[in-house]
Amino acid sequence: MPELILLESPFDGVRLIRLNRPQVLNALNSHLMNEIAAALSDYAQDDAVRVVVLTGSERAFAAGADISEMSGADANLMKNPARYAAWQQIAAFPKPLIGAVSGLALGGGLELAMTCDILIAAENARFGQPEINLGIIPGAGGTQRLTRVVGKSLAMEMVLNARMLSAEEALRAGLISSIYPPEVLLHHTLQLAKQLAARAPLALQAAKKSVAAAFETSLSQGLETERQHFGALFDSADQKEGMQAFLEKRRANWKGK
Ligand code: CO8
Repeated sequence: MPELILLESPFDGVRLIRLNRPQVLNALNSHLMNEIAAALSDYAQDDAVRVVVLTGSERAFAAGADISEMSGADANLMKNPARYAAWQQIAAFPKPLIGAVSGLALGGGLELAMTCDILIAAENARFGQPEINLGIIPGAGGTQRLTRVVGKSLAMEMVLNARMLSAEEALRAGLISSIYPPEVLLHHTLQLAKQLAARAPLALQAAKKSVAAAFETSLSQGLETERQHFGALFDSADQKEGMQAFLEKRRANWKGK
């Protein structure tokens, strides 16, 4: 049983992971990161799971990597690729991962949020990369994912000068796609998850991989990735079912095959 996260099944096909270290604003220690990665690894293999929602508390999604765990580290330790295994596993989760951010998403907390495919935030959300205040820089994707999403100038201000973004600013910058009052954030995020869970599972995964490719590759490679996934779906039973259902004017019955 995980100790630092809570796992729930709010609807068929939907799983909810809640970060649960409230006493330290969900600071991300290795144990917590490993538990998230392990849960996602189980969900990746479970056909009954279609979509996962990741959230924190109302006060904090996560206030960063655990500073007390990192404070005594040296370069040798922090450069060890094993330290990033959980982060990589989370980023490689093949099914849609939706982040629901209330309160603080700082440092590693924002980096974790940015591994989600869709980010929904509460009105009280605050996004920042304040590592510069500690004499370091982001180390789990903050300089790369943030820059690709919000652009160079704003990313530079956030990373070089610890500029924080409000939910409104994050929406304008393209970091999140919707804002809700804190008390209904999870409800709306779970409704979105429920809608996705009712969609064709193989197409969802192909869609995620193809959109993600836009952040990883050149346009020509990304277009090739899209073509490959698009083409491959034409060997799926769900493509036949989806188009047949359209022609017969009925609702499709997805099999995930
Ligand atoms: N790590 C450890 N403990 C934390 C963290 C953290 N990141 N953030 C908050 N806490 C703890 C506080 O120490 C405090 O504990 P205690 O009650 O025992 O003193 C408790 O949470 C509550 O925090 P505060 O009393 O400070 O609450 P405030 O409301 O006054 O302030 C802040 C909230 C502004 C968020 C403040 O806590 C703060 O500045 N926190 C640190 C934010 C930060 O710098 N985050 C970046 C961390 S570095 C990082 O994330 C690098 C990522 C690298 C990833 C690669 C890993 C392999």
